[in-house]
Amino acid sequence: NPTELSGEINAEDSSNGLSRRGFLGAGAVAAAGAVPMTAAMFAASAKTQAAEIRNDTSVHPGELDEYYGFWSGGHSGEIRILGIPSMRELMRIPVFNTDSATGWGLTNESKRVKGDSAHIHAGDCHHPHMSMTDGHYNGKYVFINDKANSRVARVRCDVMKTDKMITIPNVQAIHGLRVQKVPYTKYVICNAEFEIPMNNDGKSSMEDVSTYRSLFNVIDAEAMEVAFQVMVDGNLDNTDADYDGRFFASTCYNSEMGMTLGEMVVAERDHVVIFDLHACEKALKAGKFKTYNDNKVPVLDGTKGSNLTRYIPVPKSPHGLNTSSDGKYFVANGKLSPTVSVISIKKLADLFDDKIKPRDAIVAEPELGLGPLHTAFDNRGNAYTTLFLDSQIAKWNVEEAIEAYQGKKVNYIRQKLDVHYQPGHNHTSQGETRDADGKWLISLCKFSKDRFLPVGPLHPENDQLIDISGDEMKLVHDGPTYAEPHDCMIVHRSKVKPKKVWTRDDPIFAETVAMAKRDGVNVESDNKIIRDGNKVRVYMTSVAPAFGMNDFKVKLGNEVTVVVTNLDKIEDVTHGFCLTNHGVQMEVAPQATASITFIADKPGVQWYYCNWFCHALHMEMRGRMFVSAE
Ligand code: K7E
Ligand code: RUQ
Ligand code: CUA
Repeated sequence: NPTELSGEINAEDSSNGLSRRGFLGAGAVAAAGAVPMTAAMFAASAKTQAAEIRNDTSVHPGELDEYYGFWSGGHSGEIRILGIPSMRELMRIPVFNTDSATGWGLTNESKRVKGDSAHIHAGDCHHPHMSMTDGHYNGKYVFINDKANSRVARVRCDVMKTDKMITIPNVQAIHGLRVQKVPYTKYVICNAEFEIPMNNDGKSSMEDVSTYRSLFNVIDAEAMEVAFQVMVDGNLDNTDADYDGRFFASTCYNSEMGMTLGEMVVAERDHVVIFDLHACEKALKAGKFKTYNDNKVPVLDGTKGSNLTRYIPVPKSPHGLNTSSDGKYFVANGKLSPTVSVISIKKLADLFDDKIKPRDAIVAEPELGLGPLHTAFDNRGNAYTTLFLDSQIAKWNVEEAIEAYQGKKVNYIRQKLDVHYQPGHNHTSQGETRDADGKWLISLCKFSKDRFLPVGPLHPENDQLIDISGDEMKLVHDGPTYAEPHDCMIVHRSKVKPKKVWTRDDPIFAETVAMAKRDGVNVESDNKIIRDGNKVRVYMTSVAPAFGMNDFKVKLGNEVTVVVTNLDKIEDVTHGFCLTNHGVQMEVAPQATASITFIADKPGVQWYYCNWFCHALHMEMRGRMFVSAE
């Protein structure tokens, strides 16, 4: 069985660290015993395998993946963690959605994180990106946008929970989002896609489009506050940062400022806006900003003619914007043009000094196929661009595309691979950092059509895994996903260090612990009821398989807050608190405190139970709330 054989060799290969070719000789001896083959047969098959053996895609039961993938959950509003290369879903992180299992959006701790948008239960995430130090992932945070409600959230990677969320003022529809790569992620950058009047108070004319703007948003990554915004001409779509700590680039597909589809696709060229961070920070310090809509966020003027920005015309309605992993280029993806535009980052200083014209910064414009949306990079000078309309990935060589632009006769296209179907984003392993390793490529296909068992009119999408380690791209896995991973990022497992149990001083439940303290309660030992007028606070512990409190009494109409502290210290022994018939449930992982508030609006006996399987007597882990109608 040649498949099994190559699997075995691969597994040995990676564990021994032997070179692939070097191992084959030894493998021939070892494998010859197990596989009944003649020597000649074996030699022939080993030869084909030598060409075939590439990345090992098999992750056997009990084995761990080499990479974490952080997946946008699109309009499901969550993030998903996948293992790569197995493509197994490892965890979901609720962010903008409400989650029944964990109580995200229901618990007081999650409502505090959601802040002013705690009442919003929907979201549309597109772009998850991890914080960096000097162009390397640092495993600290993952940031993500909510296009639907103009929000940005942060996930703490030590606990894999959302810990901050902000609504961006003065704008609508936060779309493209990336992080500052160098010297570190001081800022998260994101684009407001939809154009609105600068003072959007419904008092001045709403039809006068000349008052409409889109803003570029710069967020302080630690404080999670908008540091400043930059007003531009045209709208903004996707964005990325350089590896020098100076420039950001964003695509604009509606330079026309059209309000209807017809009006938005008139111009043959739209543009890429380049932002000079140093100039922006200087302007900010000098107080050269305005404020709008009764908030204090400083808005800088980066419209045409300003020294904060430059506008580089590129063909029709560009979409994705990607920085090459060698730090040399911004690539703007054509969408309505079959080309991508390669912008030399080295030339941008001259552009800002007006030594060259905007179009002089373009060093290549390779023609790749129909509907280029996003580009990813390996560590061998190749780029991989999704072709939405052609349902293909085009692999092309960047330096050769530049030579072709200079008039040389070279074929910069390396390969076109069919994907299934209509890919949006793609992503290479660590490809948006200096550690691009050219091993894996993910193609996030918007349509799956016939690739899976039919499940009704609503289809899953298809996230395909492609081995790019050899000269040829190879499709190795189809993965159905639920609406709608726009984007993902892939980070080596060595960079992510999640905790196994919570530490008691965690800020996520610090406020709840402080509330208990004010009530004279030590949540780590006490099981107590505090009555405060119409409010009742019930503090209980949990140790498998029992809550610290078997019952408690409240009055009909009381506002009840239940605070549960899980005293179990054993990894994976998570409890839950679920009150029947009240829509109340939450997760309480080892050493965590969680709380939830509800109105006791049903009289009589109301059972609560543990809804996370924790023990052989998990079913018995329950208690009664007595609600008296007197
Ligand atoms: Cu191309 Cu929102 Cu990044 Cu979707 S965006 S594909
Ligand atoms: S019980 S082991 Cu709900 Cu059948 Cu779970
Ligand atoms: Cu505790 Cu189930």
